[in-house]
Amino acid sequence: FYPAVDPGQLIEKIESYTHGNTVEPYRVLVLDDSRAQAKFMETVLKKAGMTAHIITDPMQIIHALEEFSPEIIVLDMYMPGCTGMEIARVIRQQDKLHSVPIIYLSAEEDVSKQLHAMSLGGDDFLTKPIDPKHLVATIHNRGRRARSLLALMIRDSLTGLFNHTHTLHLLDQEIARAKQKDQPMCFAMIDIDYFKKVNDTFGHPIGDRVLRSLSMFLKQRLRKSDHIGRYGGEEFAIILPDTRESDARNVLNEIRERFSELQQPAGDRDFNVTFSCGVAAWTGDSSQSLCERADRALYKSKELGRNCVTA
Ligand code: GH3
Ligand code: MG
Ligand code: MG
Ligand code: MG
Repeated sequence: FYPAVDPGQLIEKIESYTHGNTVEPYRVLVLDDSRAQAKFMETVLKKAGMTAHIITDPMQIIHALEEFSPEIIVLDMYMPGCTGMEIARVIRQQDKLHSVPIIYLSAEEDVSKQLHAMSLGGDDFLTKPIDPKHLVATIHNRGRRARSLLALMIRDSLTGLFNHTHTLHLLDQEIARAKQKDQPMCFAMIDIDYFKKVNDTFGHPIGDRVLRSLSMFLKQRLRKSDHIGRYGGEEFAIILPDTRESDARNVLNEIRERFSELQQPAGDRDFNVTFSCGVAAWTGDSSQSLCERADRALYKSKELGRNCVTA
């Protein structure tokens, strides 16, 4: 006999064990013009350990999306001046909100109207009065799926590092933070030397293994607060918050030296791989300009004969 365990809770527990931390509360935005219904929802969601943001005026939706950045949205269907379907359409028009789950919660019992609402971008249609457990389970499952999808979307599958798009997103975030906190920040670009030769000599699978080996190496040597991305094929980008140029140069130079000493196994003969690196300190400029400066420094390292760091 299996013990009676809520499967949702069980998975949450497993996730929290495997990641070594507890699960972040889901951020749920609720729009319902009835204050009583809104209050009820707020109580239920908070009791379930979620972070609820409740609005009763459809006009507040754009502002709430910006300020709260919800992971799941619950919409009432009939409100004065507009419908939940119209709101769903507005939400779906924004690229970054394309995959945020939308759950309708309405007294509407006409199935053809429910299906029509779903076709405009809704993921579920729940009817009032709703059993709180049913509501929480639906939000929970949608939230969990949305999170695992997001986790896949921001990573590179070969190395597990952040992908190009997400790296640039993080760079913008860190620039904003450096500005706000008046802290230094550095950006570094790494490019493996003569990588084409590695592939040609030892084969593509060994080349892939070198890419993974450098990824692990970077993860182990850099700080938890640093962000590491796979910028392109054999190019990596590193964001170093709260770091001065001289410190960034030193840490990357040490990593470069240690990595060059690492024996890369290939059957009965081992080989060594080096990389070149360009470092740029943020000077108040845009992320694009910062990237260009790091890229130019990297190009200089290549010109100087490779296996070196230029700032
Ligand atoms: P340089 O020192 O000037 O950077 O020389 P390089 O050979 O590293 O530069 P180049 O840009 O000519 O070659 C990069 C090579 O990286 C070519 C491409 O086949 C290889 N590459 C890109 N992505 C991957 C990948 O995912 N796996 C493997 N195995 N190779 C890759
Ligand atoms: Mg209503
Ligand atoms: Mg390259
Ligand atoms: Mg290269």
